[in-house]
Amino acid sequence: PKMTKLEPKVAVVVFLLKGRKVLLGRRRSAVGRSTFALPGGNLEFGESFEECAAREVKEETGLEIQKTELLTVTNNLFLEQPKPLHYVTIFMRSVQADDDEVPQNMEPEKCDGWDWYEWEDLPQPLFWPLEKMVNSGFNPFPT
Ligand code: 8DG
Ligand code: MG
Ligand code: MG
Repeated sequence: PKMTKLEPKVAVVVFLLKGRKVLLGRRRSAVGRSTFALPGGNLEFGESFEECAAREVKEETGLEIQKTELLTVTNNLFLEQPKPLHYVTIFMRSVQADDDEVPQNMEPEKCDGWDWYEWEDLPQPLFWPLEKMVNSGFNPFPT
């Protein structure tokens, strides 16, 4: 097999907030299959975190976002994969540009669909990097 050096990657994911709700989708990808996760993906060369957040949310849900802000960063190792993965995950917060827009499942091969979930009543199981944050008491809402 072709040998490639293992390197950390950077992902940008978005807490898209609507009142006390967040947008989550159940993953179909091998990493975190069947768990509920935020929209987001790999940072591309030259992108700002805000640009990446807007692009990934648009690609995955069709929604436009605004007021995008940096919240926090976590370091995540996925050692159970056939090829181990290491993601530095940048967590952003945003709101919809237009409250009347409805999320679309733009990448049905990667996601079962998007829906809004009350922060106090999140679905299970959560994608573990998100689960870890929730369990640590992290809250994405502005104070
Ligand atoms: P791309 O080709 O669109 O760039 O990538 P993607 O297919 O959208 O990537 P992804 O798996 O959705 O996101 C990249 C990585 O980000 C993922 O494999 C692990 C990390 N990640 C977390 N937490 C979360 C999360 O809540 N949602 C998403 N989508 N990714 C997350 O650590
Ligand atoms: Mg993506
Ligand atoms: Mg994604």
